[in-house]
Amino acid sequence: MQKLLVTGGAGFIGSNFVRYVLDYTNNHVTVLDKLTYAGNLASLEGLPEGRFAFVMADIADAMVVDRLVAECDVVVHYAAESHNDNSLHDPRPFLDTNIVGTYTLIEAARKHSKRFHHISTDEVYGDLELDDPARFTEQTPYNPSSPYSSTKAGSDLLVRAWVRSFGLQATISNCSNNYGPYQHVEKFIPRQITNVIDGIRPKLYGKGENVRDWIHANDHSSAVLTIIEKGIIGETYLIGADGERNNRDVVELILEHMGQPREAYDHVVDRPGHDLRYAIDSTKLRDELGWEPQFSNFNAGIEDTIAWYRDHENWWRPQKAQTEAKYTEQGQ
Ligand code: NAD
Ligand code: TDX
Repeated sequence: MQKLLVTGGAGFIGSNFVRYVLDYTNNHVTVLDKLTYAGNLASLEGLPEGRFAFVMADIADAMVVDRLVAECDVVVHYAAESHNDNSLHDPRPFLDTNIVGTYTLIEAARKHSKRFHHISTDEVYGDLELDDPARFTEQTPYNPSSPYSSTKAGSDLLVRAWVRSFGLQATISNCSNNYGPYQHVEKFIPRQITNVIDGIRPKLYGKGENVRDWIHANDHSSAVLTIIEKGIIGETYLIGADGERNNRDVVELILEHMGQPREAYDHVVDRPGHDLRYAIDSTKLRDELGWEPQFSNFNAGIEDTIAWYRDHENWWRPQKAQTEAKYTEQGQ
């Protein structure tokens, strides 16, 4: 039995990982989460009390972090400001959490000689052309576009430097776009599903040609657990499930599954600096650590996700009006 400290465990992907670990291992999990607008304790309801604890605090609070890191065996670092659109309007929290927060955690992990796994994104590599046969690999140079992705890139580089200069026992993973239950309604897929439920037409940025490489959050969790168990210290692993789709196709699929005409959406003002395409080559993770995704059917995954949002209105309703009011202000 190991004691995992999971930062950002009340968010979308962190809470998925917490449930995954409690379901498939006998490990104990402590969640450290500030409960920002993106954190939700309702995402952690019903977990086994003896194997789970929650601490509400900021990852940049060095005193709390030092105590919690000292008490755990492994730090799994999900906490971040995660939304590109927010980073374009108010970058400061992204620097505080993604950069200073990560620095605070790796300093504690270094001091107490603890295993550290850093969760990051494929957005650190910038974007690819639509017709480029290339995909991102662990060798792709960093070239982030937004305040969000540049702070994530900065946090990755801090972890790499702490490995090389101080011998931090760390691994890093960079994953593509996640979907599934418990994702905040500000994000693309849940925003459109809950819009349709509310009788609002889905909103597509620009022409909708931008491509994202979708992976189910459960597959992200199984990959992270695999890296914690079998990954080589100092290595980076890309996580992806060959799920490239353009945004227009995704909106049309959602509309179709929800009994609406496929063209019942609006084009709205594009995101400044909008990355065109992300695509992940996850050969290293598959070949070296033997990981395979389980959710290969995006169609079925979207159907299940729609059903989850229909059945869990209590979970997302409190955030919906405020989120849409913000988008309306931005013309989106
Ligand atoms: P999220 O916004 O849903 O959740 C973030 C969580 O972190 C929230 O619970 C929030 O309260 C917490 N948090 C924020 N600032 C904090 C602070 N200063 N101290 C403590 N807790 C804080 O994000 P997500 O989509 O679940 O993403 C989780 C991680 O995965 C992030 O590191 C993100 O960069 C990475 N990632 C996300 C995706 C994706 O598609 N969503 C893809 C690849 C990587
Ligand atoms: O209403 C919308 N309409 C739209 O066309 C929204 C909210 C988004 N979009 C587009 C922008 C992107 O091309 O959909 C795509 C996905 O947008 P987001 O859900 O905002 O995700 P993205 O910017 O791709 O970043 C996500 O994946 C990588 C996560 O939010 C990041 O945390 C992760 O690192």
